[in-house]
Amino acid sequence: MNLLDNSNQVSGTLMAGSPASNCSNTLVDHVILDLDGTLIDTETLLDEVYAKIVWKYGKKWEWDGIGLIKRLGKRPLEVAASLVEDYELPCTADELLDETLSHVETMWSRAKALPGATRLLKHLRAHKIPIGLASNSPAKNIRSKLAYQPGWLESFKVIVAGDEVKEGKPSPEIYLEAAKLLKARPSSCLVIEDSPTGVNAGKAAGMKVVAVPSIPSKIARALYSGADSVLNSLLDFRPELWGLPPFQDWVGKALPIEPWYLGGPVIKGFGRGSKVLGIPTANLPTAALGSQLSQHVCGIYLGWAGLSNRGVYKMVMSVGWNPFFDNAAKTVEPWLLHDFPDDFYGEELRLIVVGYIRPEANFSSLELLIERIHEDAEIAKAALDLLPFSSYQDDKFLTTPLAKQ
Ligand code: ADP
Ligand code: RBF
Ligand code: MG
Repeated sequence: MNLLDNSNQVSGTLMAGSPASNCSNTLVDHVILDLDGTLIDTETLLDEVYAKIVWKYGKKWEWDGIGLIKRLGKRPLEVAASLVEDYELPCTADELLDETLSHVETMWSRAKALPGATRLLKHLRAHKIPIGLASNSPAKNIRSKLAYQPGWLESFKVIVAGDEVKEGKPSPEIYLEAAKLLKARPSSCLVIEDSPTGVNAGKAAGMKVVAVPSIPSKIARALYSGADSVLNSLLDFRPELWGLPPFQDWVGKALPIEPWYLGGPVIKGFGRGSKVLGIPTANLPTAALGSQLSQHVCGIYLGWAGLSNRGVYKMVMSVGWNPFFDNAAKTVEPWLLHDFPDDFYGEELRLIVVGYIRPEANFSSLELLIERIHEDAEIAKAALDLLPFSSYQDDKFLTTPLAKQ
């Protein structure tokens, strides 16, 4: 098993895959994690609440990345203050915060663990790597959020909350306090963070910092320039680059994931799969996938595809923005690993996505992109013969006609 092949080092211009230097000073023996946006997706819930509140004041919520960049990593009162100012709300920051809290307190049970979060915690715990949690959230909120994630609370040796320090991130105080409680030197701690503010706090504390940005935009990558490494998601985290024990859950060259079931009629895509790449990809209508699309991280996946009157086939799939072509929308595009005599637009396609191969990447030439997609197909073909991937090919979901479901 070659973990390096699954790395984020696929000539990606969007991500710097490995630590800036791989010498001994990158070795760590403690990990300190941020919570919101790094381990759990609370931002989606908060967006819903803010939209409701600003609407009540007659304003329209902007679902854009710019607002998110401003909010990420701030303490709740600071976020409230900037929203009052930006949306010119007729209330004080304290009032807005109270209103927000009254809504969100009942919502934490709906916050989902981000892909790779539970796996990371289990892995570090199994290898007795001490884990700290450093979150700008107040202690009470942290407890509420963790209560809904089985096994998480016990994973943390120490927890430092935003209301337990004088200054929140980007001040290094919260990370320094966590290191002190862990009895660790800052230089032996690795911080994992999703916000630029948190990245800066970790660096100011003298720690190694891996960023897993929650902002998808390419422009935003510049905000993470202080990090030692920028990953697409926790699925790409390679502990051995930091002196920690490697994950051993890759099967072949793919990572088993919680299976993801999706389906819909095959629609017209960008019209370049077959023509430009010689690789046909069956596009699915993204509107019908709803939150499934935003929940799953961009990347290349493998799984099984069913066409009701034809059969079940191996497939390899791209989820994302196709950085090489700079698409304006996130798409789901499976390539069925079978030769069909004709196309099948309009037919109901069912997919069970069972494993992850790599993040999306940019390439310096079309030939390199095509070469890499063929390599992905070979990885998928081989891995889908292995357990647990092989076990899903008999799943009735793949072949059950719509009306009978
Ligand atoms: P589009 O941009 O419209 O998706 P493509 O050039 O990517 O066009 O071709 C995809 C279409 O080709 C699919 O919608 C399907 O009807 C057909 N097709 C034929 N063979 C395959 C295959 N092996 N995998 C996926 N789609 C295929
Ligand atoms: N597009 C990219 O820009 N970067 C990628 O890394 C990438 N990987 C892909 C891997 C697979 C297995 C498939 C099927 C497609 C991939 N694509 C990628 C998407 C490709 O650009 C897209 O299918 C075509 O542009 C047709 O829409
Ligand atoms: Mg296509």
